[in-house]
Amino acid sequence: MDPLDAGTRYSPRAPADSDLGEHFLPASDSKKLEKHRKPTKKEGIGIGVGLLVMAVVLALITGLLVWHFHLRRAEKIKKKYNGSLKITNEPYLDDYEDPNSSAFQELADKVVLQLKSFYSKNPRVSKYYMGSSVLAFSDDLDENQENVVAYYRSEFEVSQGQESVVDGDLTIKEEPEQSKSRAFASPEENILKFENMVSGVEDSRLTKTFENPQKHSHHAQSGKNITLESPGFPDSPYPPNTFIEWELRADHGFRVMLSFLKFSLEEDCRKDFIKVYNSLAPIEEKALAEKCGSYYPNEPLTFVSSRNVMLLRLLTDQDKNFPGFRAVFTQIPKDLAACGGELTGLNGTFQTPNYPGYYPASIKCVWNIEVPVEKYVKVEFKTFDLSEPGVRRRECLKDYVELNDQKLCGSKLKTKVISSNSNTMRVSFRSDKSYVYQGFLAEFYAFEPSNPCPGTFKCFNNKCISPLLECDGWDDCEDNSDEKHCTCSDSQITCKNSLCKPKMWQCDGVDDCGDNTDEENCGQCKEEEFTCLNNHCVSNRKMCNGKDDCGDGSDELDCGGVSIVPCTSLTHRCKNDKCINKQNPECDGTEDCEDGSDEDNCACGKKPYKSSRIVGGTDTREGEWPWQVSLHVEPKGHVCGASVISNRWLVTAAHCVQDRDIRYSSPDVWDVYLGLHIQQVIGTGTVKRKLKQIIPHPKYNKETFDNDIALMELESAVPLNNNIWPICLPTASYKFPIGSSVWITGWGATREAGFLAHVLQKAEVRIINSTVCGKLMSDPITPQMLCAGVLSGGVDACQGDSGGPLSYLANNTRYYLAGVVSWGDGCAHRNKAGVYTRVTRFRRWIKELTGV
Ligand SMILES: *[C@@H]1O[C@H](CO)[C@@H](O)[C@H](O)[C@H]1NC(C)=O
Ligand SMILES: *[C@@H]1O[C@H](CO)[C@@H](O)[C@H](O)[C@H]1NC(C)=O
Ligand SMILES: *[C@@H]1O[C@H](CO)[C@@H](O)[C@H](O)[C@H]1NC(C)=O
Ligand SMILES: *[C@@H]1O[C@H](CO)[C@@H](O)[C@H](O)[C@H]1NC(C)=O
Ligand SMILES: *[C@@H]1O[C@H](CO)[C@@H](O)[C@H](O)[C@H]1NC(C)=O
Ligand SMILES: *[C@@H]1O[C@H](CO)[C@@H](O)[C@H](O)[C@H]1NC(C)=O
Ligand SMILES: [Ca+2]
Ligand SMILES: [Ca+2]
Ligand SMILES: [Ca+2]
Repeated sequence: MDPLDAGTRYSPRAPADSDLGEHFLPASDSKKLEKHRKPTKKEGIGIGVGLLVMAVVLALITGLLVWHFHLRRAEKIKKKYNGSLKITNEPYLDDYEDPNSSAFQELADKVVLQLKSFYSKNPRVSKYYMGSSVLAFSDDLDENQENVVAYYRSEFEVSQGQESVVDGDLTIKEEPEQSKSRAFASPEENILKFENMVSGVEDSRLTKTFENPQKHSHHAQSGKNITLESPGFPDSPYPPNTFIEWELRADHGFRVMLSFLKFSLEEDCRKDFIKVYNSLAPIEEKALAEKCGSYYPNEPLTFVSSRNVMLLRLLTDQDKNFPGFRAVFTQIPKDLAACGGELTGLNGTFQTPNYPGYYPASIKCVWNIEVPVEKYVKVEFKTFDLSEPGVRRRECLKDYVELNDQKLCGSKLKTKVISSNSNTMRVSFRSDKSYVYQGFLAEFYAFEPSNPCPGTFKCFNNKCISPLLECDGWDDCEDNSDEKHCTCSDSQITCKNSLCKPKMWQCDGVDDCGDNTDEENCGQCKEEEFTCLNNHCVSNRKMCNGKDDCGDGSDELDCGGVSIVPCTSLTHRCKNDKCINKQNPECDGTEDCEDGSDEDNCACGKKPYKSSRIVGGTDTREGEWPWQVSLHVEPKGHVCGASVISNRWLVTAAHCVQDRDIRYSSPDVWDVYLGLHIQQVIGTGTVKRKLKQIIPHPKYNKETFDNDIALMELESAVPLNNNIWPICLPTASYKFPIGSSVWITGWGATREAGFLAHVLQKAEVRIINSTVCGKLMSDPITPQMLCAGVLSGGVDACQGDSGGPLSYLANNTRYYLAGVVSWGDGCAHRNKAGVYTRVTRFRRWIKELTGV
């Protein structure tokens, strides 16, 4: 066990007033209090008069000063520009690494002198020039000639209104090759030759708050890791208003490799962030990444430099301080991150350099694939992430892969399989100077042109899939060719366009056929009518007219402004027992109730980590579903799932706690594992607890599984952390829209005999129309039940556990417990629905018994 594991000590969330155990307090609070300490009453009266007189005098003086400086002289604004340039007529010396060496000073003086003369040639900027300083030098091996790269900062004091002129003149993009040195070259021998000058204004986020960063310099050693940590890591959170730079250098001919092992910063990159540069100066053009939030442990973010330098910056604002990071860096030979080559044989894999770490900037790789003659080549991308925010996908102007004259970029590929019409294929990859990602992992196969998919189904795009997936309603080929020319089965809808879709997708508001066949005859209202939640139809004109025309009040919900209305089962009841007409107002960031109670207890339901990887598949990551619980009974082991709703209470299914061969209703038979990821592996984030009591719902019906819900109280409270965190409970009026997607998770023990997944599994499912579900299932669906069916293709493992959560992601921010896995096919088989206990029906019961 790692005693320095920060993940288990801090909860990266805003402090809340709930009873959620450990909280993370912003370190700035105490400071603020000190600053605003008020004098006591007596002191106050005594010095009050004196202060008044002083204030008048001060005001006069201040006024005079303001007049003097403000009106007599135009206001000047300090502006800083940073840049880099290459010096082509000086060899690189090792001493340049040390800013205190005389060699450094000498060259820096020369550069500053020359920059001064450069600016003096531009009359528009020269009058504002204050001076330059060289921050660092690095070497740059270029066609076997060793050059020096200088990183500098220039300061200007610009009159107000003139900033844009100066910005325009001082923002210099890299010079094109032809114009090399034109502006700087001089006949004099002694003068430095400059090339590739890049400069621009410094980020205002930084220059406003901070003057200069606190600096650390390190030089890498081969085969050795040097550790870098944010201040206080892991015992205390980083301090507020931190600005630190780590200069990382490697030997000549090596690259710097930086890996983050732990990473937990504030969620919002405008507040706290790290930035990695492929340079020693913080030049945006050489930025490799900007990161914030928390990343999964054991999935290090790894960056590789292009040359032998890298710069890491940490910036934090005044509040919400998080644990921070631990990173290691080392040096790797330059060619370790080389790529491309000749690929032969019948199959093989290839990937971007440094995969699954981030690829280096400014790299070009070419793979020439050659398979035996008379066979063709097929390339399949297993993962793909070359995304640049703000770049439109089709253009692929920055980083891209090119094959068959087709450019691919972004993070979502339409077709993952691309094939050739010959026995060779050329795949090239290039990255530009800034912002890098994980890249791709690809496989190539040789195939017989006459029989590309022996024994399997051949998609139009040459992908091969299991014959069982043909005509099952899911687009497994990714070009829909497995769903063409099908004869639909009894369990399917025959769409007018002749596609077949599972019947469970009928009348759920999602057009699955593509021509809306599955959404017709669903008792909808006419076009000019509004469909009430009780399925009545009222004229559109009667919506939001202040009168309940539907009979259930649904025509008066969500009418723009929030107002207090008579309480119905559809309205949200505030703590003060007044009801409002906004649907799902809880924890949406706006105080909608008069008493603000809709925004109380909102620490729940957030996943702690971000992923640096594009993931598919059904395995989860540690900490991905921190409310998932594994309930064990000796000697069987895992038998049911449950969900954490507070540091003391769990929700599970009533049928899990009925006496059978074992006295499941007795608290002592159970062992509760919280924060568990892999069965049989007790991780550092795992906590085992016994139970104090079990409360099955008094109206649980063994025959119909109606009211299949139970509460469990832990013997003692658990500390909440990144691996153990409560899911939000929906209020009674919360709407989970039919057709929306939800997640089921579990180890799948109870359903399929003999099958037990070791790693927690997940599957995306979709809420099914209950009327439709009732027709599909052999047993009745009561109002206390909710149906859902597998959404994504390719899922056929058993993911759900009885008692486990059905998690709904609201507005992309937090998860709500929509259901408890009850009966039907919780195993998430295609074409089969699972039935869940509808948690909204039990909100009041849960509150009464647990206080949550
Ligand atoms: C350079 O010198 C200053 C003071 O002379 C010292 O504080 C600093 O640590 C030195 N820097 C290095 C990299 O040696
Ligand atoms: C100068 O540094 C800031 C970061 O401090 C960066 O945002 C800005 O883009 C840099 N200038 C250039 C030309 O890259
Ligand atoms: C350095 O750290 C990386 C990342 O955790 C690790 O993979 C590597 O084995 C370490 N190398 C040494 C020599 O400790
Ligand atoms: C790749 O080729 C080898 C023989 O070269 C074969 O044994 C293996 O099954 C092939 N793998 C795939 C996934 O086709
Ligand atoms: C559910 O389906 C039935 C028809 O089977 C339809 O009348 C009803 O409107 C649907 N419910 C919703 C909310 O779409
Ligand atoms: C969803 O979240 C965004 C911010 O992430 C917020 O602006 C918006 O109002 C939210 N919408 C709802 C319906 O809660
Ligand atoms: Ca299919
Ligand atoms: Ca549908
Ligand atoms: Ca609200």
